[in-house]
Amino acid sequence: MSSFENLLWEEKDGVLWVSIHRPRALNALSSATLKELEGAFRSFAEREDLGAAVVTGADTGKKPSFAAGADIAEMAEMTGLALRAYSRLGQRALDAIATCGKPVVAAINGFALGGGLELAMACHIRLAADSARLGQPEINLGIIPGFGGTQRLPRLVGQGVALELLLSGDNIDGTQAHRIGLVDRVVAADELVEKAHSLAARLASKSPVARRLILDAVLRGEDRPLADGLALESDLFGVVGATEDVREGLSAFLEKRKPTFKGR
Ligand code: CO8
Repeated sequence: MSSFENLLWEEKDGVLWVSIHRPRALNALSSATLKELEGAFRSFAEREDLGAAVVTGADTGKKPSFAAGADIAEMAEMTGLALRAYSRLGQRALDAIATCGKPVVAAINGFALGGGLELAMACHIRLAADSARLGQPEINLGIIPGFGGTQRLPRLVGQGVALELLLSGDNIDGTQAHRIGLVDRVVAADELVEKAHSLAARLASKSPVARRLILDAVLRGEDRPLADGLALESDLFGVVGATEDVREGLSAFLEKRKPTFKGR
């Protein structure tokens, strides 16, 4: 996979690393980058040998940046309907990450602003460097978030905290982001790659079927009433119960050996 202009694709230990690579614009998400992201995660979803992914920002040669937002220069050339299409493209690309059926870890190494924070929020687990800068500064540009920020941020941190970030446009650091539940772990900047990789590699080694169904239950259950979510969980339990892996997992425990899961 080397056909991307705006992404780096690296595979190691069953983990895919996707790095946003637009050094001149602090890894801002141009529409070409979003199309590549969508394609990358559709390919990742089909690769049985890759069990988890990490999304991060490539070295910019300047300040560290996960992604400094949507591409402001590109947006400035657009009119109403083109901006709507840009917003839909971003949502589609981020949805390809959220629904890829395998865990995706965001390794937030620097600026995660606007569309960059929205990208991080579409990932399933977020690790941030303590020095990272996170925020939704759209209001300072006279616009609103368009890649899911008005929807995912309140779901993650609650309405009041989300509204303060959205309406002030203020940035916070990784430690503050951890305190409000916007990131799941905060680490020293020089440990981020190692911590993100070891977490992703551990998740990649687990049962592919159970992994997919847990993601499915949590993501599809999130917006349902509890009773519907519980019914969904039981239905998915029925699905996992019909697989070869359930026999392997239970037998391996009883035989005191490590299970070998086949993903079927
Ligand atoms: N888009 C395009 N270029 C950018 C962006 C961006 N988001 N961010 C930085 N750059 C460019 C700068 O223009 C600059 O280019 P050049 O060297 O050619 O002048 C280069 O990257 C370096 O940036 P700075 O010189 O500004 O670097 P600083 O270290 O001084 O500042 C900041 C770093 C604080 C990150 C600053 O660059 C900044 O504020 N960037 C913009 C952050 C922002 O507002 N992001 C939100 C964008 S809007 C958005 O994401 C909406 C998403 C939904 C859109 C829906 C579609 C309609």
